[in-house]
Amino acid sequence: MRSENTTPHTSSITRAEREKLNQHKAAIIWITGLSGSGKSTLAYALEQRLYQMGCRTFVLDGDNMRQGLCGDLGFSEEDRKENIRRVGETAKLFYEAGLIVIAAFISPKKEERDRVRALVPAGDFIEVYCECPLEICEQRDPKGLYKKARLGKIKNFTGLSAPYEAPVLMEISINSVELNVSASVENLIEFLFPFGR
Ligand code: ADX
Repeated sequence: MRSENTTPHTSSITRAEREKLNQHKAAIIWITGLSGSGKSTLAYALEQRLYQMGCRTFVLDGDNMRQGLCGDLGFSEEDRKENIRRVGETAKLFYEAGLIVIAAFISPKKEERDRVRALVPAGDFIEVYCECPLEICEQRDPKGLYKKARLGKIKNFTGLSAPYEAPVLMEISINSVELNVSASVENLIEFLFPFGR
């Protein structure tokens, strides 16, 4: 998708040069999972760990993006598709800037996740499934949204009245019931830097 009569410009600084300056590769770490599965907690804990390691990072989070850039969107299938399109393009910009982007979105459809994956070279999109059974997410209910949804006060609620397509072939799966936050972060760090930084 692009506007008519437009010509893209290219920076004289390449992503490879930015990566060299940062001393690490750029990547998009895409965390998908149900509401309440622990995506945001994992995203910010991972960012903190990467920051301590001297990496340049930025977190894009569903609830945050919906305060501004995506604030006009709701939770219909069409709006979620547009949400993921916008945040995918945003993630790509930060990625091109040389950062390790950590994106935490329910992103319930495989098709939309795959569309973001296709924006960057193979290997640079790392899909992380933040795995947690619906019943546990509902028990946790950190924002009280499951309760509201059960009372019929929220429509199209993921897992209850809207679908969630769990990833099958993702790069890494983190079970947020079995692993605490720091163990989850260490698993991700091992995946990202198998030979250390
Ligand atoms: S996505 O489906 O478009 O990827 P996104 O990650 O941006 O969703 O936003 C999800 C957050 O919006 C949830 O964590 C929750 O706080 C809030 N929310 C509000 N309404 C809904 C709903 N109907 N379904 C899921 N999450 C909702």
